[in-house]
Formats: sequence, C-alpha cells, structure tokens
Amino acid sequence: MSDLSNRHLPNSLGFATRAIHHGYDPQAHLGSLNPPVFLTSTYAFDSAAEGAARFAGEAEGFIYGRVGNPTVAVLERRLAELEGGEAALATSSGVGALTALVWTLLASGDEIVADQMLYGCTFGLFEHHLPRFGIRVRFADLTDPAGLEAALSPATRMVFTETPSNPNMRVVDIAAIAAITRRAGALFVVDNTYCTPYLQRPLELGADIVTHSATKYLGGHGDLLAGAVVASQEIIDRLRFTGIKELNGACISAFDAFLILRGLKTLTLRMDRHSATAAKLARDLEAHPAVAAVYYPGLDSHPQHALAQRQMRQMGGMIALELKGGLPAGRALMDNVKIATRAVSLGDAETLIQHPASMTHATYDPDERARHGFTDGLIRISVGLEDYEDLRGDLLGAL
Ligand code: 4LM
Repeated sequence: MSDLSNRHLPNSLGFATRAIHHGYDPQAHLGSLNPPVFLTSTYAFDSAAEGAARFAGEAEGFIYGRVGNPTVAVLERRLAELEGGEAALATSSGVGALTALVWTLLASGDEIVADQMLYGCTFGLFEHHLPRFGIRVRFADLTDPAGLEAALSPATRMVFTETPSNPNMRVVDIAAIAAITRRAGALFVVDNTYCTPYLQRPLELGADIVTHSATKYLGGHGDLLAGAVVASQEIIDRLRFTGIKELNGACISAFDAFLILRGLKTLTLRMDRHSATAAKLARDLEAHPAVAAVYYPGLDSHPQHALAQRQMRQMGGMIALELKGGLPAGRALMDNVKIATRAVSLGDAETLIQHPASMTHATYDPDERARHGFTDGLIRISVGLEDYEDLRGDLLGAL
C-alpha cells in the first residue's frame, strides 16, 4: 500500500534522522507535524471500475482496513527503511506477525529449523501447534552453525532464530546461519525484537525476513500490542493479501501505528540509555556474592561476547541471571524490589522483572525446559530508563 505523502530521504542520513522523518511529508497533510490517525475501516472508490481496478492491483489506493491504512502505511515505510528491507507489514501483535508468516509461506509437509531457545509463545506455536497442521519444527543449537547443518532436511523451508534469545541471551551468528540457509534453499527469519534495527540489522547480514514484537522497544512505552515483518516486496505482498487478509486477520489499528511512530522518534535515545544502564547493572550483578551467573552479551564472560560486539551496535537492555539460592532466592529477589516492577513484557521505560519458567516461558514443560537449556532458577530483567543509581540500589538491596 502506498499513498502520496511519502517523503524520500537521502539514505546517507543517519538512523535517528530517518527514524523521525522517513516516509511522511507534513506538507501532504495540511502541514500536520505528526501523521494523522485515519480512523476508518473502509475507503470510497471513485467509480465501480476504479474499485475493481484497486482490487485487481491495477490502480493505487486503499481498499479496506484489514489490508491497509494511511497511518499504518507511514509506519510500514519507516520500519522497512530502518531495517534496510524493501517493504514491511505491521500486525496486531508479534504473535500475529509469526502466524501470518508460517501460514502464508509454509504448507503441510514443510519443516522449520528453529533455535532451541525462543520466546515461550513462539515455542508453543512451533512445538505444540504447527504439527497439527503437518508442519514439523526441528530444534537445534544455532549458536553452532554445525547444529543447523545437522538439522536440515530436504523439507526445510524456513530457519528461525531470535538473537539474543529470550530469555537466556544466547547470540546467534546471523551471517553464518544465513549462508548455510541460503545454500539449503530455505528462508532465514530473525526475530529482531530484543535489538531493534538500531542495534542490529539482520537483513544486511543475509537474513531474508525480520520479525518484531513492536509491543516492546519499537513502541517503547508499554501501552500497545503490535508486531511487524520486514522482507522483500514480494513476500510482504503475499503476507498482506493472503496472511493478514485471508488467514489470521491480525491487522494493526491506526492508533497503535501512530503510537509506534511516536515511539520511534526516541528509539535511539532509549536504546542508548537501556544499553548503557544494563551494561553497568550486568557488571554489578555479576560481582555480587549471591549471584551464580549473569547472561548479558556485553560481559567478557558471555560465550558469544566477541560475536555480539561485531553484530550489535550496543548490547541492549535485557539481562538474565541465576542466583546461588536458585528459584527461592529468585522469587525473594522479585518480591523484594521496590522500583523494578514484577511484570512480563520488555522494552518499556519501567524496569520489569519476571520468572521465565513460570511466566513468559511456562509453555515449556519441565522436560522441555531441560532439553532446550534454561533453568527453573532463571530470572529476567528488562532494564528500563530509570536512573542507574536507583536501579543499582534497588537490585543489590533486594539481593
Ligand atoms: C515477553 N514477549 O518476553 P507479542 N518475539 C519475542 C518476544 O519476546 C515476544 C513476541 C515475539 C513477551 C511477552 C509477554 C522475541 C513477546 C510476541 O507479545 O505478541 O507482541 O510478541 O515478556
């Protein structure tokens, strides 16, 4: 979908400038600095013939809200630009983006190879539900490219990873996995939720498709649910006109698209601050005698520290840790904090603390947790935008 308000900026401009301006021209909208929120479900056609031409893809113009909206189109242009992709599709949630992807691009008999550690509901979709539709998911340790080689089969159509992985912060070498996936003739999908395009651009490293939960850092304020896919125009057209239009209907509201555009204006500032505070807190936590391990790619102790430094602009705002006292100590930490908020989700201004095994990743049963490699004692922190000294005092005091 396109409209006439597109503003083409020279791509020599920096990330923050493009995050604020790309894809919207105020002069095309009565000078309105911010994109208008088009609260409409449908669009009037000039004539019967013109409506038919829009449906046939022979004339430009919006048709119906499930497949496009001018406010949403600004967001889609901006996300495509920031990820370095041809086109983008915004969706009603991150899970809506994933189901649009698998239901549009895969069929019964196809296989996915996925990294062994995924967000709980992505894992649930892949392990517990896709087999009902004849799609098999083989899990592999994609931090080792040999793990991918071993899991590929002639039926592999898609390779899927998060990096860093939710919740335990493993880092996957995007360029290495992309090269193997391409040789296998499959599509490589990277869920870039934890990094955002400011910290990591998977398409530039050879991935075919990027997905997001825009609920998190892209929106940035914990006040909406949304998702996105960035890929070639051909793939995005299929997702829009089949995936969203006929399969899952997971279209985003114009108002939520507006809120994400507002969030994007401060994305670089927020990610700089999330990353700087998390880097300091990770070191503080690692030095504390009650802490058994801290998983943060910026730490020298992280197994993929060097890779993360090559692949990511900064190390992001997510930390996972295990305490020497295991789960009871983790629960006590969660109960003792006063500034950090006990809540799932991530990427908000507020620091959020939660227990993956019983919350975001409760979709893994105990055997699955053991097989997929994360422990009952793991605690996850989404470092917010509060003052570092206050967060340090809160977390170390609670320990
Ligand atoms: C959470 N995460 O971890 P929606 N991809 C990744 C995610 O972390 C999530 C989604 C997709 C959490 C939610 C409660 C890497 C979600 C799914 O929640 O459907 O927008 O995104 O705390």
